[in-house]
Amino acid sequence: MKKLITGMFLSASMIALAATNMAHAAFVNSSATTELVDGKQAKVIEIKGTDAMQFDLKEIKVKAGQKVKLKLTHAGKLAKTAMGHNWVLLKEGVDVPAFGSKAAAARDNEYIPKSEVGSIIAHTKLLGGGESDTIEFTAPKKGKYTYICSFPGHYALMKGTFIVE
Ligand SMILES: [Cu+2]
Repeated sequence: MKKLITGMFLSASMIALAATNMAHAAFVNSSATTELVDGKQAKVIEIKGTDAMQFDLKEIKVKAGQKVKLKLTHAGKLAKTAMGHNWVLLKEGVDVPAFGSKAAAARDNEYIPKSEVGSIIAHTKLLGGGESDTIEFTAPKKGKYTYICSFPGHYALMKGTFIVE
């Protein structure tokens, strides 16, 4: 009797597994902005930086605790030294101009100031024209966060709101 129950349990698990695989296939084939990452449904975000010193997204919305897969593309042609772009998500309450000026002095670390790592939730690499970088992180708690490009002088224009609902 015990064996029989175990057997029934296994079959139920296998059916559940098959259903999960089918759901996965549906995600891959659709144009949905979610994707399975490590077995969790991740929000996929693609954002571009341009030679005109702009991000093409001024607002990004995600859910608290959600896995986020973010791809930054430098859609321009200019070199990293002249028009480098990154995407830096700051913790709540961080003074953006103060962070920006410390970042500007951190050229040896791609404008990510080592003294301020505690102010950063996630960031990409610094990119030149035609390059891209993808990062994965977990969305923080509900709130409104600021993202910037920390290349010197860029944060005034290259800034957006990361809304966690
Ligand atoms: Cu930039």
